[in-house]
Amino acid sequence: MSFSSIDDNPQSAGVASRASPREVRGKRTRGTSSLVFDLPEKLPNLGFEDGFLYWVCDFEKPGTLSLGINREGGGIRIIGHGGSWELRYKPLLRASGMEHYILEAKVKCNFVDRRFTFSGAGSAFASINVMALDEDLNPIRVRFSRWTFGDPGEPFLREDLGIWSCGNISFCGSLGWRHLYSFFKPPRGTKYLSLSVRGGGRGEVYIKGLRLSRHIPNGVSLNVRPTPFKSVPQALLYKRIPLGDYAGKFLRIGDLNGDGRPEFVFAQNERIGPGDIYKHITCITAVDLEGNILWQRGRPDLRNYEVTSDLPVGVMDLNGDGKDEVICCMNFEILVLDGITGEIVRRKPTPKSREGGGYCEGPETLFERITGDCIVFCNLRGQGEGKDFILKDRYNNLWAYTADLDELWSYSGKLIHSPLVYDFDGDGRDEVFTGDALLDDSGRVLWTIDLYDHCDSAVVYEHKGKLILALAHQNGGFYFLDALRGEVLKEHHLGHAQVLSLGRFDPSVNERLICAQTYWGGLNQFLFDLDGNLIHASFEKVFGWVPVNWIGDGTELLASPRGLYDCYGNLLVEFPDSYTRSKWGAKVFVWDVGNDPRDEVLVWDEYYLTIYTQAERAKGEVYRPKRRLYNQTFYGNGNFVSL
Ligand SMILES: [Ca+2]
Ligand SMILES: [Ca+2]
Ligand SMILES: [Ca+2]
Ligand SMILES: [Ca+2]
Repeated sequence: MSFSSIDDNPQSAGVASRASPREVRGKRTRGTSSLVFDLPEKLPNLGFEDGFLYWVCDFEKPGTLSLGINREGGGIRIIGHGGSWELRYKPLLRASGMEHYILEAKVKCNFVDRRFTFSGAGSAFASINVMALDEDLNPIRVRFSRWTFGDPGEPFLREDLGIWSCGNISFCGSLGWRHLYSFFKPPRGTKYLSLSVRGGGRGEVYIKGLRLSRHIPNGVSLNVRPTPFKSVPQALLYKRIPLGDYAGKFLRIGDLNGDGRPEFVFAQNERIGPGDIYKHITCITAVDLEGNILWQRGRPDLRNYEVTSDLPVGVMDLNGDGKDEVICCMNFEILVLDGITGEIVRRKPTPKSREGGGYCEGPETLFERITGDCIVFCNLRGQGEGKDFILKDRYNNLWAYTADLDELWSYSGKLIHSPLVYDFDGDGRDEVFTGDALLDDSGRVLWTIDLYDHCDSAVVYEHKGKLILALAHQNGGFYFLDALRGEVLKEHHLGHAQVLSLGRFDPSVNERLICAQTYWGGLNQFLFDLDGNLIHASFEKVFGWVPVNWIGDGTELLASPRGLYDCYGNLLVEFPDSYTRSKWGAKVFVWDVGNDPRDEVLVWDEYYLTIYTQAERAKGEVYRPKRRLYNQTFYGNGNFVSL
């Protein structure tokens, strides 16, 4: 079918109106054709039924790619020998930001290696991509003039979230035939959608039945719904502590002096190498509830407030005397500090740097020893919670230690930001989910999994006699796994999956739900039931994400710096005087600071730490979620989860 034959016969199904092809004719941006269609179902040969008709291929290096027809199974086969490639679908689809789409395909792949880098160099993967184009055929960026929503579950706020990318379906590793889908709403300003299939690395990929439709998945409700909550306590400002030049976006909380009240440990940092993987702690400061500095190590400097990842600091009672110690990495040493004085109790050099898989930003070997990323307390030896801990670099390696700083074992893989620790097999010792593997308490690999990009957040829960592990993979999607076997049960490709929070968020539903959010390339908020079904979607906004035991009856709200939301985006509690003038955006944690056992909400920036509590006392027995809040970090990762 040529362009002219389409234009000559405008009544044929799926054909664009006459005016628009003329509008876009000649604008061959990105090599797209000037073919424009109105109905997604009628895009010719989108599903490769007629081989490569309407598709055009680009590749990085000649001789590294072979494209063929899959005569037996239908569709196409792509064999890669290294280097990246792209198959572009020539026609465009006329679209608008008011519509909802499902993109689906049947895929099979078998990649020889499992490399992944953010730059794409050497990465082994395939990705079915949807691009939203404006009227000039330029890709639409996701921009906000002002950030007015909740905490996005990244440690930073950006008003430019990059090119919209919420419709992509990306995969890697080895998969048998699988039906994959994405569900999306194009961003405002969308005039056309363009489609492509991209990939790289050594291996083969089969694709057939690629299909786009204007559709909402069965059982999914949309946008803001009326709140299911009847009465919710309003908030009082409990305390506002002015912070000094020591303030840091990185905070950990614990009872340093054993008086039953929490103290705060702020860490500042500075970058000492390229990218986002080399940063070290420059100052660490312990502050009490009145804002008094208990102790300080290093040089305070408010310019070192901002941080774009976790820092290696943990607060835990390591010796069982009722007072918490602080573990941190400074100047390439692991330090255990006395909680009251900040004096060094124990010290040891940090682990020697090693390449691991060289994932994400590449090998983290610029310095001889690691600066350290996140510290997660766990119980590996059956000696109690927090008697062991995991220390990691940013993306490639982690080490297990005892509280005495004896190394137990280590692991190299493609890491989650904050490892998920939980006793998966019920033997009284924690397993460690590393982002791409489940490790036994001894460090033995129980299973591995290869999903696109890296894991940002994970939660584990029991449901119908099964242990389920839910994952949010950056640019990969949301996955639900059989936690003991590592097999994917359900997957949803919904954009840059960032956050998963588990709680009883809807009092009218008799089970917990999972609130999920995306970040780069589009802010969207989703709800899943515990079977892993998508049940609600809210596009172009996220609300709070930190579960708060605010009411005390077992239901929970989601915290943001502005107030508390229900899972459908209704602001139910607005914080009094919530004004923050932070240059970098305020952060939110929860902690039972005082009053009854319900959570208080902590919001802090470079100027103040503000604590909000309930205006009304709890009646009757107060619900207490089982959470390891001592592991509360930027990325949540199961540490916010009721188990
Ligand atoms: Ca205390
Ligand atoms: Ca202690
Ligand atoms: Ca175990
Ligand atoms: Ca409380």
